[in-house]
Amino acid sequence: MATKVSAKKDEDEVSSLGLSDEQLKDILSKLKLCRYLDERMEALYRQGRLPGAIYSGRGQEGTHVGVAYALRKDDSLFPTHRDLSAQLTKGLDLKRVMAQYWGRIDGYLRGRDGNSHIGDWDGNRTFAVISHLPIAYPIACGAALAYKLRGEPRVAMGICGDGSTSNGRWHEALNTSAIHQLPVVWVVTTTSSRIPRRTRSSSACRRSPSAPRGTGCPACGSTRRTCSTYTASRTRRSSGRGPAAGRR
Ligand SMILES: Cc1ncc(C[n+]2csc(CCOP(=O)(O)OP(=O)(O)O)c2C)c(N)n1
Ligand SMILES: [Mg+2]
Repeated sequence: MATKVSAKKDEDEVSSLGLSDEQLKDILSKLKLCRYLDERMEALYRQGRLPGAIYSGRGQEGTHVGVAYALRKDDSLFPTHRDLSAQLTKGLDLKRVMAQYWGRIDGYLRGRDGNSHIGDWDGNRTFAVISHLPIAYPIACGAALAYKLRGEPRVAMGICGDGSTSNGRWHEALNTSAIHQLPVVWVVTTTSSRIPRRTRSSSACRRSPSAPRGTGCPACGSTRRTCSTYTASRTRRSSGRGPAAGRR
């Protein structure tokens, strides 16, 4: 009975998205691709066949695919180290991503930077990962300010892990975006199973992140369900009203 009720709830949630069957299949195939890719890359890495570093985003695909699916092509994405699924959803080409991991010239950064520093700013407005921490968030504010001043209906989205919310740039960016009512969506993924964990040595807050309350950014959801992250992201994207912070 409980299963029937929850299956009905799931169905209702999916139909409330207003997406076509093709789009829903597209989301499902992206979820499967991202999970498969993550597992495959880890296997290759452990076999010593993939050089450099990998940062698994396993378990976060639901959030990444959901939030990024709501972005349009000319919106910009500012990811951190575990957000490849969001980047692929935004439109990075899988073959070029792989070429990048092997440091090849046909990779996005033409073999000139660390393999996980993936991005394609000129191509699809995905800013290259430059740090594990939200160092690029002030740049996201700059992009969003430009969209606002030019009157363009575009947004910037930043994604980071929970530990990053102890970093000063994160607070500065949220504060700036709230003051200037910038068209941004800040996404925080709770990655407590990763290393390093968010602990009492990095924050005295019990729940993470509680900072939006102190910055004036409204929190717009706390979920890891793809449907819900998509809805939250799309709602904020099209609201045309200032920043929002969501976490899962
Ligand atoms: C400027 C700088 N300081 C410190 C580090 C070391 N560092 C790497 S990841 C990380 C924390 C990341 O935690 P979180 O945002 O929760 O991401 P997770 O890896 O848990 O997904 C830190 C402090 C760094 N990469 N750069
Ligand atoms: Mg973490």
